[in-house]
Amino acid sequence: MSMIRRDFLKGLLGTTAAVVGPSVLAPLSAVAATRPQQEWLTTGSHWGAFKMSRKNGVIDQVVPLDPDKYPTDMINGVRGLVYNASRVRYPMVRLDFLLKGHKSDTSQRGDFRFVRVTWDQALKLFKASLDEVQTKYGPWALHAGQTGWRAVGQMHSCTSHMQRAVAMHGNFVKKIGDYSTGAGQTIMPYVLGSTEVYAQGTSWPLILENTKTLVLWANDPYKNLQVGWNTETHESYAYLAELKQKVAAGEIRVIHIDPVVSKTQKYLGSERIYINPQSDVAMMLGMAHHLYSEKLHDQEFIDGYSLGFERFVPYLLGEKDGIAKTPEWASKISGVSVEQIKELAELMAKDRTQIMVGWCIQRQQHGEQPYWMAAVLATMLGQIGLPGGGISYGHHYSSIGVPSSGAAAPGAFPRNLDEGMKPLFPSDDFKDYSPTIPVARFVDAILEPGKVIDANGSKVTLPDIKMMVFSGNNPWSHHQDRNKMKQAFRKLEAVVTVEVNWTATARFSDIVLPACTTMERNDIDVYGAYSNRGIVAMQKMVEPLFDSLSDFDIFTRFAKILGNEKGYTRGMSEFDWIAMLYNDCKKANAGKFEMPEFDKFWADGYVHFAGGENWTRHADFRKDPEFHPLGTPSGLIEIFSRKIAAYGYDDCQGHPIWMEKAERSHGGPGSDKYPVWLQSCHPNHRLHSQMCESEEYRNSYTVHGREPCYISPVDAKKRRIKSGDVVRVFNDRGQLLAGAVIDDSYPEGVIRIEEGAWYGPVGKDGSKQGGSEIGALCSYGDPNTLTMDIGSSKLSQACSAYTCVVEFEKFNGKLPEVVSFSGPIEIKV
Ligand SMILES: Nc1nc2c(c(=O)[nH]1)N[C@H]1C(S)=C(S)[C@@H](COP(=O)(O)OP(=O)(O)OC[C@H]3O[C@@H](n4cnc5c(=O)[nH]c(N)nc54)[C@H](O)[C@@H]3O)O[C@H]1N2
Ligand SMILES: Nc1nc2c(c(=O)[nH]1)N[C@H]1C(S)=C(S)[C@@H](COP(=O)(O)OP(=O)(O)OC[C@H]3O[C@@H](n4cnc5c(=O)[nH]c(N)nc54)[C@H](O)[C@@H]3O)O[C@H]1N2
Ligand SMILES: [Mo]
Repeated sequence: MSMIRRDFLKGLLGTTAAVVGPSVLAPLSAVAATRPQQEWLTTGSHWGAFKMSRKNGVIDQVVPLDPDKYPTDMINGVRGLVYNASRVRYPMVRLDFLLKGHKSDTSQRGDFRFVRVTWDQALKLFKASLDEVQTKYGPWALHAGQTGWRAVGQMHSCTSHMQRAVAMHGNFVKKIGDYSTGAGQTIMPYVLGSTEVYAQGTSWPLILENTKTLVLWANDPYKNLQVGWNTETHESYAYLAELKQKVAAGEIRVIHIDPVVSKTQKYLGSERIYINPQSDVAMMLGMAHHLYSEKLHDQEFIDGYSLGFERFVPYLLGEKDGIAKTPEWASKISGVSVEQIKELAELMAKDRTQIMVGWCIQRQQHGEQPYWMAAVLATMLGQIGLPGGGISYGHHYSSIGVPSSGAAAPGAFPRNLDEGMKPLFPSDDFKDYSPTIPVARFVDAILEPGKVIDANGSKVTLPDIKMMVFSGNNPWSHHQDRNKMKQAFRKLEAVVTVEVNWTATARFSDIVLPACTTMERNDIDVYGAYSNRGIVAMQKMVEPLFDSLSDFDIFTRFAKILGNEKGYTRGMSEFDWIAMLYNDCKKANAGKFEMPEFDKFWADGYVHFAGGENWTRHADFRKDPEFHPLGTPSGLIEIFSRKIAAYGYDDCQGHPIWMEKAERSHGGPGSDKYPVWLQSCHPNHRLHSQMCESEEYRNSYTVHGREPCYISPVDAKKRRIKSGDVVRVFNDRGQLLAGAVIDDSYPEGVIRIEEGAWYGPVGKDGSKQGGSEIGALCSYGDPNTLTMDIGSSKLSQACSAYTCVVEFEKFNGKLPEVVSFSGPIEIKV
């Protein structure tokens, strides 16, 4: 045993760790102490901006901030983010890790046995772990680069704090891409010259004025605009309300292409074409074939603005592979009738048509293809660059399409080291490993270090990761295939997680550091990620509960242990930072937008930026493609990409093609054994895993305390399942329990369990401790117990969670308790 560990254990045995069991709201609220302050305060969040009141030192009411005319129902879950049984109360260390450090029995990881320690002990142990990894191995063995949805706030953004502090110690492996749009953001720069997914879109007023047919392809904006990357304004909902009126008046036709009746369709009262899951490329090809053979395509636009159509046409006509991609061919794969395919193509060619593609269809195997093919279809229609015409890939996200105010937004606490700062371990020798890996390939790296994979025209050598540090993301929610993850995590020597809650990621860690919520610290945020509608003050409501600290305070203490507290904070306090970020923004906006002095802003809680100009995406390019070329190699829309063709990938070739999936329902591979497609869409009542901890709110949608599994009446009848039954959903990768909700929005062969449902594995004996077992049953209903962990293709190597088939049955066994929300088994030493 090392000196540090011996000393540490000696010290630890002297401390008394009180056992605090899981508790309900009341005792938790009693811990909240506050300073005397005004009783209504302002804050921002992914769910919107709020005014919050306090009563007896406890957060009481939460109401939307004035400008928010369309608050989300999730506002009812906000209070429960602070007061809930899942909060991490103290720094804690996994039992066997405390005893044996990097030589611990890692098969115990996930058995949930933890010991309470002091902050000083936890942070010293964290540093000792980093020392060990950097000394024994090198920066290639440490991965602290996974990122995620954190909480809003420009000052406390927690991943930045963790990464800056860890970088002060030494280098580490980072990621490229994200789970949201991994395939889309990789392919689109080759096709339209930008990621498209994160680009500002044509303004809603122009769409409402000009569009005659709006095609929402795999897109549910009414559900997905409830949350935003920064504090959400919900401005898009005013436009959706107008759209609803225009649909009712017959002025705009809205057509959804979706296997499921979406929340948006129900709201708008619009039309839908049912499509078999994962078959969109086939349907698009069928439409393209019809446009081409009926000469409905815009040859002039194709000639003037795109490249490579003549190399795509032989494929479309089947001259290469002997299969013409006719509507008849497409109908067999997609389940869409020949008439519907033809009619939709004709309708879209007839009048002004805007296509809005969602992100789900690129979170599948070959996820690049539907994105590319949709762009080809839009090019054939010839409306790209017209107001209310063409194609967009982001109108369902963070109020894209709301005209931007044009104001500058406040900056943020730095993620990287300042100029001249030297890490304690300065080596940047990654051996022959890649220092950056595709985000969703980290589990593959742990399992197959040294393996060389293709990625976007390069080779990536997966690093031999021995230690991971997480903050502001929840991989045991966001990543696919839990049992594969368990296998992988057993190979890790150390896992450190900074968390507000006892998420499954915290459970599968060795050191857990408790962060407080946004309501327990001060901050500043952008109001409207794309509209830049204003700036919100995020005012502390209550002191951090229990032993939790703000991320800034956690890493300030850590930096002190590293011997450079001042370097980390630049000698500035939380409030110094907030005031500086505000004042820099005030300077940048001077002359255009007058902002009050900081003190007045803080007292008011909000600055508003009015106005914004309507704007049409790709209009410049349409006007003058030579003067305003796209960012593609040719400056034109690339229907055929020489660059991609030169990579020689079988699963992403020179132009879009239909490829069968590894798993597909409705007659596809794997469906004889597992006939049902599992779609793990983004939750209607959460932001991923965030807010699942909010107990009262969770109870408003769960079924006997379990995550809902939405099932078609046909599938339910076949399996003798009623709403309210507990079902077991399974495939060769895993099994989970969930609560049946029978809903005729779902077709036969499709079920939905929303992502972000907290993983709560129990062992064969039904115990919480047995959750470390491979094959354990998830007691709550995390769909990533079942999803497949493969890269979408050699191009993007992105998440393909929607390529997944399952079977399900009524669960008749002894029901295990839901163990997701009650925190660890605390061991007293
Ligand atoms: N099957 C399936 N899987 C998916 C998806 C899917 O559609 N289907 N979608 C994917 C997509 S698009 C995404 S974006 C990812 C999302 O995956 P993540 O971004 O990992 O999801 P979140 O649940 O938002 O995780 C954020 C974590 O940060 C913690 N946190 C919040 N505030 C703070 C703070 O102030 N300090 C600290 N230290 N921590 C904090 C929260 O408690 C939470 O655990 O999931 C992906 N996974
Ligand atoms: N309420 C809420 N909103 C969110 C989030 C959240 O967690 N909660 N997360 C945000 C984030 S990080 C992201 S990445 C986005 C995600 O945005 P998306 O990925 O676009 O969202 P989803 O709702 O998962 O899927 C949209 C629609 O696609 C359909 N669909 C799925 N597969 C197929 C298919 O094979 N073919 C066709 N035609 N349709 C299909 C689904 O039935 C659904 O109606 O949402 C953002 N908005
Ligand atoms: Mo996402």
